[in-house]
Amino acid sequence: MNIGITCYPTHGGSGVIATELGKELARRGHHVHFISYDTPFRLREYHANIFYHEVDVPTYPLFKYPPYLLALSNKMAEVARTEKLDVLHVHYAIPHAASAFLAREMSDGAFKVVTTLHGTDITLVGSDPSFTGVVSFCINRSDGVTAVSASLRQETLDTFAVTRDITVIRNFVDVAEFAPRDSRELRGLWAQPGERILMHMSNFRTVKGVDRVAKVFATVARQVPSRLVLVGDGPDIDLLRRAARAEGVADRLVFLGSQDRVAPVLAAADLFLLPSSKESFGLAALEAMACGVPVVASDVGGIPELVENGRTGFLFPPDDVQGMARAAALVLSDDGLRRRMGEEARRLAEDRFATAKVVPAYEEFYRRVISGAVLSA
Ligand code: GMT
Repeated sequence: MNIGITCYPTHGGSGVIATELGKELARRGHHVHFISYDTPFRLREYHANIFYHEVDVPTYPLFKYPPYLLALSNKMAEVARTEKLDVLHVHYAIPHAASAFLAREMSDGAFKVVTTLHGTDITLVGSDPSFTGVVSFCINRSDGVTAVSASLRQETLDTFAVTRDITVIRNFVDVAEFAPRDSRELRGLWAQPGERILMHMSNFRTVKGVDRVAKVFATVARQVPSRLVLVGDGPDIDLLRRAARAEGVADRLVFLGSQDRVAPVLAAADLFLLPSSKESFGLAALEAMACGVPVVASDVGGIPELVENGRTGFLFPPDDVQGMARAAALVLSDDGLRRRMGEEARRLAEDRFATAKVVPAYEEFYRRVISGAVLSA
């Protein structure tokens, strides 16, 4: 198939999944055309069967906001024509699904539009009254729609005037890259021998509950000699710093900033923390699990669909900081428990979420959409 993919190219789960999907589809012989304003960060080296089409947005003094949606639609229609796209798969509804709708109209329906809902395009941004009408419209008018968890599918049906089916295709992970490995060198950079390493990786937005990360860590650090390693960057990073200072643990924090290659970093952790208020899936937690790292997280959204409470980690209501801290301290002070949970986490990632197990579901979905077997509204 000739497949177009549009996503945000920056660090973030939806862009990661779109890129890894494109890479695997290309390995399976499809021609994959990425259409975005920058090269997705996991696509920087050359891959056979993958092509990148950059969207330029001209500026003009009249525009307060450069009209990316229109420039993207125009580029999508152009690529669809020159590359004879069968399917255009957009990740994150806003504004990609609207651009794809317009491009398909411009192309007289020459290709099918598949939209994958990732999370905040539904739960935070999409549910803002400024966007609900257009998001409902785009979901209904896509030729096929997928959601990354059953929880997100349900939330979409509850929030929007959606009159069509949504198929759940869960996120996946490259279990060859994200795997347990000898991490002594990295650990030696961040912690003293005998200290445990807790890790959090996110875009440090309010929804991630980053102040809770600091509070959980502070309680743990009083019982177990440990360090908190933070991967990523975002608006609430100072909130976390302040919370850590207030708790007296600021000197035990290691900030790595945004990283392109996170598998070796995650594999060096003893425990991954994800105390989000909302989380449609939690790809970072899955990547940690694939590296053999147990997870302590909130029992919200799609997280319980990947973290099995008591088997691969522990789940608590988002505000139960003390519960999370107790569980984290337990895992970190019991080598046998930590090893067992890490092995179970790895096994679950391999059994249910490996790229090779999930990507065929997308291929099958495209075929059904192209043949008209998936009905839009
Ligand atoms: O808002 C974000 O966290 C970013 C967003 C993205 O586009 O990267 O993340 C969402 O999509 C990821 C990939 O499907 C999911 O793993 C995240 O859980 C989801 N974030 C939220 O629901 C908060």
